[in-house]
Amino acid sequence: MVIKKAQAAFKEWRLVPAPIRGEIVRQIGLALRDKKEALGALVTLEMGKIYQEGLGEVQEMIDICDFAVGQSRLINGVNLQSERPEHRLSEQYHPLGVVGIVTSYNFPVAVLAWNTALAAIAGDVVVWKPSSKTPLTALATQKIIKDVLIANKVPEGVFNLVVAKSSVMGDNFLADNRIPLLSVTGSTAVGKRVGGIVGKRLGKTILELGGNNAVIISPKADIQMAIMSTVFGTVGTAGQRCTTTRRVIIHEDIYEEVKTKFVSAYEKIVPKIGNPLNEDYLVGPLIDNGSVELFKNAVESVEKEGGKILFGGEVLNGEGYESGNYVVPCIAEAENHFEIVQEETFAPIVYLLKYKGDITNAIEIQNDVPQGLSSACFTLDVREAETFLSLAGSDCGIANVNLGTSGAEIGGAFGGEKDTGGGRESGSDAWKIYMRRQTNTINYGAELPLAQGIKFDI
Ligand code: UN1
Repeated sequence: MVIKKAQAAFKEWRLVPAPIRGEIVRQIGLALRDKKEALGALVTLEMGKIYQEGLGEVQEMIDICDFAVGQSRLINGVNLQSERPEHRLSEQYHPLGVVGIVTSYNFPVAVLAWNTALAAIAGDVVVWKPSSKTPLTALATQKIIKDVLIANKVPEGVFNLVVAKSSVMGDNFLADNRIPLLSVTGSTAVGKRVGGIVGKRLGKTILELGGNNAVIISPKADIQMAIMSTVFGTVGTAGQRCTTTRRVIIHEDIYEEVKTKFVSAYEKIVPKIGNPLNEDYLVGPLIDNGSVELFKNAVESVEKEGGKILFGGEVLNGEGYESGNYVVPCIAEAENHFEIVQEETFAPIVYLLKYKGDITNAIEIQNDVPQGLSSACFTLDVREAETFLSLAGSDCGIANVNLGTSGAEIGGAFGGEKDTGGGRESGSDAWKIYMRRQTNTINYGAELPLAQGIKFDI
């Protein structure tokens, strides 16, 4: 039913000139500016990230709308040189059709906007299935969009929302031939399943899956800056970002110093764990008890494998913490090969790892995990920085120098390699994935020369 409506809307929407589609997205961006505080607060209320981050999430939506408005006048192709006389060779991009978007609870609305703003200017229509853990923010976002559509007489089927559990609307959505592209954010296990089902029908996917993001701290780093930045990466969003820092790889010469400073930074965080709507707090709750269980399991596992808990790991109780979803972020000393370190635990536990010798050893550890989303290196040495960014450096989709792994801007392409799925969303030329490319050859002469000089005279 929804997909039929989306297909019908596509027939109209694709005919609207791209800059006019951009105008609709511009108005959505304006409506989001109006509702920034209210929607940001709802994100906080429903998902549990602190209000500042709730606002940041809506700001990401606004930013990608602005980006998409500009892009709507820049959907371009290339002209190429034909080998045949009086022929012109070029490429152009056309809309794909219905794009399926599956988002996760941790960025309940920003990731929708990354996909939707680009899909919309590309001439596609979307069917969005948000996480069943965050239906309220989805409904609120849909209402904001709907009001803009009504005011502009855009067919309703251009932006569709379906709230359902994956067990109800999961595999059938993925297997549906009418959906040429599915953009899915979730765990690696979910992504493998999606890839299998969509791949079987040769559909396209954008997969944004698990990360196991590391920060390297070299002895040549500005250590204070490295610590401050890394703490945001480890405890921000209570460790529930795809880009959260999960491992910190520290040179042995500065290991003790960094460890001590890191622990004392965490001590300052503890009194700031609480109600995410209260702006005095920096760390809110985990999404649900299931996540708390995963956190507890990681704390136990790292100890079992021979690691050491340096800080935190407890579940908070008492006044203000009645939900049982508030935890004290954990720092553990570990080794990279531990099974639990090789996995992504979507909670605030970070593993400190030691490296010896030069930066290439740290890079080797950093790359030695199945995932490849985000990475960072703190160093003031240009040789180390460039080695980290070189082809023999980080194997991740995102590699930063002197800033942490999380908090990417929308202007760059977002996504990662290996078990992270290989998809790219958001900025740069990610818009191309929402379109189909067509190569055109035009013969404006009176002869019929064949490519490769083939003779075929009748
Ligand atoms: C995610 O966690 O799924 O780079 C997205 C960041 C944010 C987006 C994260 N801009 O941390």
